[in-house]
Amino acid sequence: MTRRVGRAFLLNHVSLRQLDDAQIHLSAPSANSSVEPDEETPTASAPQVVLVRKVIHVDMDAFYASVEQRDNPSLRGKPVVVGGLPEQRGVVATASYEAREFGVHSAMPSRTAFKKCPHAVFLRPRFEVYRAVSEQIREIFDRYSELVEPLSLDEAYLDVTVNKKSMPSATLVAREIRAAILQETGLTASAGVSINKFLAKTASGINKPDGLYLIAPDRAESFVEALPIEKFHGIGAVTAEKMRSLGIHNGGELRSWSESDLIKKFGKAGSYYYQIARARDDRAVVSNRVRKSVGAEESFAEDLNDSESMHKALVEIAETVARRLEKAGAAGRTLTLKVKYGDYQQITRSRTVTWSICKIDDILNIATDLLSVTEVSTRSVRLLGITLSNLDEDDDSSDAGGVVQLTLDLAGR
Ligand code: DCP
Ligand code: MG
Repeated sequence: MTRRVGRAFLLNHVSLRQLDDAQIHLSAPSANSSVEPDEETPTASAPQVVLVRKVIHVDMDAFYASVEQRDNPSLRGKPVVVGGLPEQRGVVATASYEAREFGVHSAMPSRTAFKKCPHAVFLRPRFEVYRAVSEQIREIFDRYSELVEPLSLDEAYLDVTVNKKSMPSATLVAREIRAAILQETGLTASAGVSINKFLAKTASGINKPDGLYLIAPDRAESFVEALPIEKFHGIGAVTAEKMRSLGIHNGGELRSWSESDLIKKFGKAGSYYYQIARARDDRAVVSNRVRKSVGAEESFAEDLNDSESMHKALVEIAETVARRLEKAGAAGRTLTLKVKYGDYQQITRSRTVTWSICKIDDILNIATDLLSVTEVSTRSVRLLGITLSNLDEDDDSSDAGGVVQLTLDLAGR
């Protein structure tokens, strides 16, 4: 009998029942460890247990723009920019790879994008369609692992150490997933395969678009050593610039810094940089099915006394909630309004509906309705909040019981 221990991976043929958690080494093997990607380590007389996770990061290519090109063949091969329209002072949500060649990218003002690429087709996003595709790809991920951690509509981490198909090769799982996504949605995804989240995420960007990249355990450290600092996931443009000014241009140079010096220069993030410079990342892939609610609230510098300012605040909060729901690919059936009066007394009012709420208008309508049954017409308000619960994505995972794979084949050869 074996039992599941997180999604860690046993290299040696050892019954897990014999082990304390304390005996389980969770970090990635170092470059000089004897772990090889394809090696099935023979059972030693005194079993040494090394656990290696197999993590895949999947990320759709130019997601919104690709969906638009899929649904309108005349847009294929052309620069497409999805987001706010240039004449409406909007920003770019994403651009097709054809538009990226002109320097257009996410978060850029659409007007700037228009200047860079005037012949691009500018489109408003169609969130319902993207959400539907997102559900499709998550359903595909769920076929392979119980441990799927979506990061946004178009990307997710999967821990496939123990996977539902009992496939020993994580690379093969990634290949199958990419093929299923293409076949079932008509869209391409890129995937990264490695031993932890940081490496898998970094890997998925390497052969983008429509690419697959493996960082095998024995190559992890040398890969990071040569990696330019701006390519590190988790190191943004500003930090990268600061690092370069300190003479840190790649992983090797980052590695030469002590943890305490990194903390001195970069605060708490310094510890993370210290770890990733060594190709280490012990964060587990956490299924977001445990998420119970999505909400937002706002405390006001000065108490609100009139219905107009309360409505304005409610609109802002509803927008934030709608955006967070969008990001999480979630919708909820129960809306709860929180009101804190000027004297700090706090109340909540909830309504549950039979359909799923995710749109700003619905959130605002119900929240406004609930606000009208409070005492805000006679009392001042210092905080308002809106929460959606009873989420669509609430836990429905089933645990089929654990079987621990006993061969390690990240490369799938
Ligand atoms: N998005 C957005 N605003 C941003 C970034 C992204 O609205 N600032 C949306 C549009 C993207 C989607 O999220 O299509 C996914 O984001 P990604 O960062 O994965 O970007 P893409 O999928 O568009 O391109 P890539 O091929 O680089 O992954
Ligand atoms: Mg993407």
